Amino acid sequence: MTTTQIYSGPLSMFGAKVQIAAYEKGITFELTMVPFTTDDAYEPKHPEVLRVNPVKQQVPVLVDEEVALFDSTQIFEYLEDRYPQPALWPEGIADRARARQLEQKSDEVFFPNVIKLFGLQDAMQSAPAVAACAGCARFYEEMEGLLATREYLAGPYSFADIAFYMAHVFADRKGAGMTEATPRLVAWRERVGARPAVRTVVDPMMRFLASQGRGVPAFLQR
Ligand SMILES: N[C@@H](CCC(=O)N[C@@H](CS)C(=O)NCC(=O)O)C(=O)O
Repeated sequence: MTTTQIYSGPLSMFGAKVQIAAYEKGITFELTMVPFTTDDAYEPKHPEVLRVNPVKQQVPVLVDEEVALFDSTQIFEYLEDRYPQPALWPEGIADRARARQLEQKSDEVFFPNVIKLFGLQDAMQSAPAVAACAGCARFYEEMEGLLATREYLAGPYSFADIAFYMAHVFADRKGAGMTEATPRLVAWRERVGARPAVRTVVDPMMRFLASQGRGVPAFLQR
């Protein structure tokens, strides 16, 4: 039996999702950090990344014996099937569907605002940057509403929390962090951020940022 391989990057939000989930599940795995340049490119591409994800050439990639996958959300599904305990989707078809939708919204509705901000760091007062920050703020308010009746976004701690925690770390770095306007979400951030699996992944990522002279979110400066 070979050890599960995970390919990620030192500043990969999507790779961090997979690493956190693997630690939560208690999986033994080998982690390879693919080369990352100061220009924010993942070059040169790792041969396993090219083999498994030849068109998109992106991390994360997971190889587990005969299974080779890319895309963090697809990898979540595999991890839950392959290692059902501890469960990271809630029980019940409807709750699971809602949790999956939240996980997908984090990547596909919230995070695109952050990607826009990556290219607008010198123009944070521009209309597109203000709109992207407003998009993040609206999403924070929506999550605040969910937390009125539960501790985690989809009920029990789930992949949805992992995805949104990582997405919001990058939003904060790019100037669209949460504020006291969403106190339940701030408390959620503390709960999620205190989990050993999350610390194991986020702490070295923050150390990497600091070593490069890049900004570390204030709430993670410890
Ligand atoms: N939808 C993908 C996105 C993966 C992604 O954007 N990966 C980035 C790093 S965070 C990457 O490998 N970028 C390098 C490139 O596109 O060349 C997922 O969820 O895994």
